[in-house]
Amino acid sequence: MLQSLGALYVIITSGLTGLAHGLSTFQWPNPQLAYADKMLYESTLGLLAQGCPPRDNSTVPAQWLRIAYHDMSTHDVDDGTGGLDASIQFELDRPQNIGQGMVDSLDDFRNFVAGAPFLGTADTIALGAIFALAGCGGPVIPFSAGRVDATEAGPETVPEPQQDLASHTEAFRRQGFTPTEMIGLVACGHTLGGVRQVDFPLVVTDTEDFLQTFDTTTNFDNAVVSEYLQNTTQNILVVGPNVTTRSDFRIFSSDGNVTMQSFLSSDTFNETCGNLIERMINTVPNGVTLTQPISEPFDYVVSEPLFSYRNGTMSMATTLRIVNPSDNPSRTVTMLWADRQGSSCSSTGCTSPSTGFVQVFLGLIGDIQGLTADRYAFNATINATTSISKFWFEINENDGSDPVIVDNGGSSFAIGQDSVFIDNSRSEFVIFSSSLINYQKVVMAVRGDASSSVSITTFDPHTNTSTPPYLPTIITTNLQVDNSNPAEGEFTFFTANVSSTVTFLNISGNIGGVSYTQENFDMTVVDFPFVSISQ
Ligand code: HEM
Ligand SMILES: *[C@@H]1O[C@H](CO)[C@@H](O)[C@H](O)[C@H]1NC(C)=O
Ligand SMILES: *[C@@H]1O[C@H](CO)[C@@H](O)[C@H](O)[C@H]1NC(C)=O
Ligand SMILES: *[C@@H]1O[C@H](CO)[C@@H](O)[C@H](O)[C@H]1NC(C)=O
Ligand SMILES: *[C@@H]1O[C@H](CO)[C@@H](O)[C@H](O)[C@H]1NC(C)=O
Ligand SMILES: *[C@@H]1O[C@H](CO)[C@@H](O)[C@H](O)[C@H]1NC(C)=O
Ligand SMILES: *[C@@H]1O[C@H](CO)[C@@H](O)[C@H](O)[C@H]1NC(C)=O
Ligand SMILES: *[C@@H]1O[C@H](CO)[C@@H](O)[C@H](O)[C@H]1NC(C)=O
Ligand SMILES: *[C@@H]1O[C@H](CO)[C@@H](O)[C@H](O)[C@H]1NC(C)=O
Ligand SMILES: *[C@@H]1O[C@H](CO)[C@@H](O)[C@H](O)[C@H]1NC(C)=O
Ligand SMILES: *[C@@H]1O[C@H](CO)[C@@H](O)[C@H](O)[C@H]1NC(C)=O
Ligand SMILES: CC(=O)N[C@H]1CO[C@H](CO)[C@@H](O)[C@@H]1O
Repeated sequence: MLQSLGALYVIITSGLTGLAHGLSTFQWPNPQLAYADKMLYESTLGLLAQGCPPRDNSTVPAQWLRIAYHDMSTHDVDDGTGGLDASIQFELDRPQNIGQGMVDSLDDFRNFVAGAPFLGTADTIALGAIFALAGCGGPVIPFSAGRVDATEAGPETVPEPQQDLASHTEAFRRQGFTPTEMIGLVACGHTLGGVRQVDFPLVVTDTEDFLQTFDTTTNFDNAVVSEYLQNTTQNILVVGPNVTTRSDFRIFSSDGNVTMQSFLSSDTFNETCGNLIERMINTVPNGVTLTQPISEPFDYVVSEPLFSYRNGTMSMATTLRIVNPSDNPSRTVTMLWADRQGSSCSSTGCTSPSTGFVQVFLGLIGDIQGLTADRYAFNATINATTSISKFWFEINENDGSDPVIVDNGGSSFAIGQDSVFIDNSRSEFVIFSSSLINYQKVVMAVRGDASSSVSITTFDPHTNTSTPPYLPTIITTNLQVDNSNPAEGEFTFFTANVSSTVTFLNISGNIGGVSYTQENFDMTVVDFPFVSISQ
């Protein structure tokens, strides 16, 4: 009785600690949420928007916000089609999508779609809008992942400046926004960047004027509103010489300036823009389900367990990220695990101390939110016969307080199977000193003989084309027996070469008629030894 009360108490303790941090966790494994968190808080994409930096006479964030709106513009509330789906990649030849910013933005995103398949181009366009606002001092919008990349163009429905108010009102209705929300969205969008003469020569008629900015400030603020209401605006879509293309004037004044007046409050502008642009990036075709909104980094994120087998011993390396740890040099973090069969471990589990920790930079958004994190590393030595069925962690501040048990909400972190796994220390990252393309030699440990079979399906977000659309490369490969890693103990080693930019792979093995699988093995955290070849 006391025993089970003790266990219950420990679970409540970890729950309370989570509350004290005000941070949430998720049930592991969840590669989609793990990657959404990683791209929002640990990718360097956001840094490209930090400080609202200039590009192409405009700014990077202005370009990212415009492409997000144009991509979303294909949405039709009546039949539930279109939305933020990266169909923009197929729509760049349309006059409505003119501008170097479109191509440059897709180029930025292409290099960072590293989390795919859990984050494709559409999710990255959404992230771009979030970083755009944050980078220019605007509101911080929660991120939901799960958009599906379109494989073809959508309808030609981006509003254009020469269209009349009725057309614009109808266009926004179709996209899911009321006339009042239309005023908001346009004002929120047109606080960044401006109109380029080369793109819209009939709007910006002065050929000396490369870019006519919508307001006098670079940042995400309500200057576009106050300057409009004060009659001092330079917004060419309000006061341009060509009355036909004064679309912002028609939209802003469409309710007698009531909405624009309300935006004179910077808090109202900030809050309204945050809500509207969040809705804008979350506008997706029917049938697409987005994840829960992420508005803070998840606590206790565990990375892919990396196994290796040599000389009768298995090792398992992993990491645990702890958000906002107190500054306590006495803290110890321990990995514990249970046997798969037999009993090498005591009833309280085998233990392995952390081998150290590194500080994690939580990017543009974490910086704004004032959050920090540490990532603790582990490399446990495991008896290969009794093996491992599940693991968990204990965080002990060693200050008299109860240790926190991190056990995946009570179920621990389960190892699905230990019969077919990538051997992290036998695999290699092969680097050529010449211009030959680097690759990864994947070595698979198979608990069986050479009659076993094993295949992998690799996901590489990189495409072999140099122009949009950028589609991922998915390849299935059968592994061969690896002559350079002779069979040892119960294991036979198989191998295949894969691209150096593979992010995820699925494993499928067959040993004596029994199937073993592992889905979504995270290749971005492997630690394969480097092998240099000079040729
Ligand atoms: C009736 C609706 C709209 C019209 C007619 C319109 C029109 C335009 C035009 C003509 C440009 C110049 C683009 C270039 O020079 O390449 C522009 C820029 C821009 N638009 Fe809109 N827009 C509309 C709505 C929106 C909305 C809803 C947003 C986002 C919420 C948005 C965000 C932007 C941004 C950020 C830029 C600056 C891009 C840059 O400087 O690179 N627009 N818009
Ligand atoms: C807008 O909100 C963000 C946080 O969401 C804040 O950092 C910024 O200062 C706010 N700006 C204004 C003008 O209130
Ligand atoms: C701004 O200009 C318009 C048109 O010229 C005029 O009707 C309006 O009263 C002016 N508003 C202010 C605040 O000067
Ligand atoms: C004004 O813009 C419209 C629409 O782009 C165009 O058809 C018209 O020729 C322009 N007028 C002038 C004087 O440039
Ligand atoms: C709205 O404000 C603009 C800019 O001050 C002004 O030109 C316009 O006349 C106003 N419209 C209405 C209906 O008040
Ligand atoms: C494996 O064990 C043998 C004998 O116990 C030892 O000589 C060898 O160095 C070990 N190899 C590794 C990689 O630990
Ligand atoms: C592994 O565990 C088995 C079963 O408990 C035991 O017989 C064996 O000695 C252990 N191996 C090592 C290297 O400790
Ligand atoms: C873990 O330890 C094993 C055995 O010492 C080693 O081969 C492997 O490379 C280590 N893994 C990591 C990720 O450090
Ligand atoms: C791996 O398997 C999962 C589940 O079946 C699937 O959603 C995913 O697309 C697969 N990944 C690859 C690279 O085939
Ligand atoms: C790109 O890769 C696909 C297979 O992933 C192949 O079918 C296609 O021919 C390749 N294209 C080029 C230009 O190499
Ligand atoms: C991997 O690439 C190397 C170098 O090109 C080659 O020698 C080796 O046979 C390849 N392995 C497999 C399994 O294809
Ligand atoms: C600062 C900047 O990017 N200026 C460029 C604006 O566009 C003109 C014409 O394309 C360029 O010549 C400038 O260098």
